[in-house]
Amino acid sequence: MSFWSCSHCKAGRRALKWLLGNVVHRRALHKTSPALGRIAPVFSRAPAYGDSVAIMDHSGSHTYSSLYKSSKSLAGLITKALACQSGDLKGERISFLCANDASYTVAQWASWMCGGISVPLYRKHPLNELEYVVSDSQSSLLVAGEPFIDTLEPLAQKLGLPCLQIPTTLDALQSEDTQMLPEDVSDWAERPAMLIYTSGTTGRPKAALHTHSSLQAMVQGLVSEWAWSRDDVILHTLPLHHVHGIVNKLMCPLWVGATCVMLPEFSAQKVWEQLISSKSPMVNVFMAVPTIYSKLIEYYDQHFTQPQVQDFIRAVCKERIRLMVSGSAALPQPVLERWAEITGHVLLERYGMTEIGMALSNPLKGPRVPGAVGVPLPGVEVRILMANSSTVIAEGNRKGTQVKAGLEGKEGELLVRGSSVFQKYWNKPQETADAFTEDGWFKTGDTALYRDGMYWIMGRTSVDIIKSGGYKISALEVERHLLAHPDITDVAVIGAPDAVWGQKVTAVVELRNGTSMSLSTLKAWAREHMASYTIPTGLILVENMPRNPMGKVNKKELLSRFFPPRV
Ligand code: MLC
Ligand code: AMP
Repeated sequence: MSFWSCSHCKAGRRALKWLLGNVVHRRALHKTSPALGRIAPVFSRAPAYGDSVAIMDHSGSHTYSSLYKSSKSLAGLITKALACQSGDLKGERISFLCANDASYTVAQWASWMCGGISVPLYRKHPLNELEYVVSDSQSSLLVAGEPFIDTLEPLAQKLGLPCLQIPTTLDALQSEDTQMLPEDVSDWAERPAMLIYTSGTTGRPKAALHTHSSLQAMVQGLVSEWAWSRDDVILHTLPLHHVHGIVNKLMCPLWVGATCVMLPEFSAQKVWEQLISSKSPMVNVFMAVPTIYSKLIEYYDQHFTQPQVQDFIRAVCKERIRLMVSGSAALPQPVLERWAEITGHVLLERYGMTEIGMALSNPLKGPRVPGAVGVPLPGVEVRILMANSSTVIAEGNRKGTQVKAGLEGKEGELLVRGSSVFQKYWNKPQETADAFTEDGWFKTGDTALYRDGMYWIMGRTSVDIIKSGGYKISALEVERHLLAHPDITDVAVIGAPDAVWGQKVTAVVELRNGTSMSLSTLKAWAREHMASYTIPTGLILVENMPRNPMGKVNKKELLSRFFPPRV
């Protein structure tokens, strides 16, 4: 039966909805795209920046030209390992696990240079999660940074995939034969570029597919809005499997020829050292999640108690740093205020998401309103839609926002459209269709309102999405893992409010008769099975899981029972 002949049935209607959604979405793309110019991956700009320092890491400085050459060599090795004569992998997936250093960029650029899709893995994921990502993305080859070869090689063997190692000294790569690249590519725009795994309210994590064109839209929007320049030096401390770390903090500086100073991981002490160091290059841009600012404040309060030291820090931050950004979770006002006292900087808060890149931002110049996330970035259109209705409360773009009469300040779901929106969830047509409205708007699942000329994020529409330390965590995914514990008979995971972490992953647990459990034994068990940042940090034991007559757990009730709002 053809698609058209079955369009009266449920599956047909869904397919039609998806098709229409995509057609409208694509039309909207063309209508709303900013002038992106020619679409080309970030590596294509590197030769022009030559001997400027692109990345500084634990091993020293890496120029643009050396990163370019090493990446090109690795691209050659990848195509050889896959016996790809043309040098163009045409969208095959390359999964890679690298430290937060220059090897990450080499792996990313190499996978693009040979026409592949980059799939960044994360070192804090246990083996079963790594295997899930490699298998779900149907990766053809694995690339391991030197510290991770012992992790990836056995996995590659198990899955029957080739595995390449990036040598510790990146220059060693440059002696390899370099492969012809698909340089005549004129269609980068439509080419798939990157899969980023993200949690949802159903099923296992799904991969958002970004094209070179959606990545370029994200980068160019931020470069223009936040006035990135070749003279900038950013300090990088975030994980590299999410857009905040990948796009905002790594691709933006490399796009303009700036320098990225990379720490292997977040350490409050090391960040403070870098922010106030007088060694060249001196950091002038910093971006982080709110939890990191809280941890930096905590460190400051413990270690920098002398007034002269405090004056010095404030003077250095004021004088040298031009931009400090917070995002990935709501920035608590006390954090914003304390940070302003310490450094003299009012943090620029912006809003984004894996599927859409960055959408809303407070201004670089002009007043930054605490609690608000500003207005749409270039090329982004937003809408606030009333729940369970087709009423559009507000709709806007860079130029302005129209609000329906009488509805200013009313909450609704935030929808986003524009050239930075992802193409689809990998191999998940139904989830993709469900994520868009029929007229092509991406449904963020965030509740927002428009008031006083700006947008405000009021929280998630689903209690099953938890944000802790800037990570999005699916409560259902945590429950799935915990139910595998031999002593747990029932569990409900909730996000308890937490001043430092945003939310605290809290497990409400019913145990098998005669067994007991402490938080530390649960954590120790979970470490083998779960990514560290998803492991519960709160445990509440109950005799019987409270369920309604339909057998469902009401998580909102659980939250207010165990964590009543302070009055
Ligand atoms: C964790 N811990 C808690 C806790 N949460 N303890 C009490 N209460 C809580 N709520 C404990 C852990 O169990 C652990 O204990 C210890 O704190 C350290 O936890 P960790 O996870 O190892 O933390 P750390 O390594 O210090 O990292 C913190 C962090 C990290 C903030 C640096 O979470 C981080 O890098 N976050 C950024 C995530 C990110 O990049 N998001 C962007 C997504 S993109 P123990 O006992 O085990 O030591 C996106 C779009 C956008 O969102 O808009 O940008
Ligand atoms: P992720 O799916 O991991 O990319 O996380 C995206 C989610 O982070 C968004 O849907 C929001 O819920 C949240 N988020 C990002 N920035 C902000 C912000 N400034 N304020 C509140 N929530 C934010």
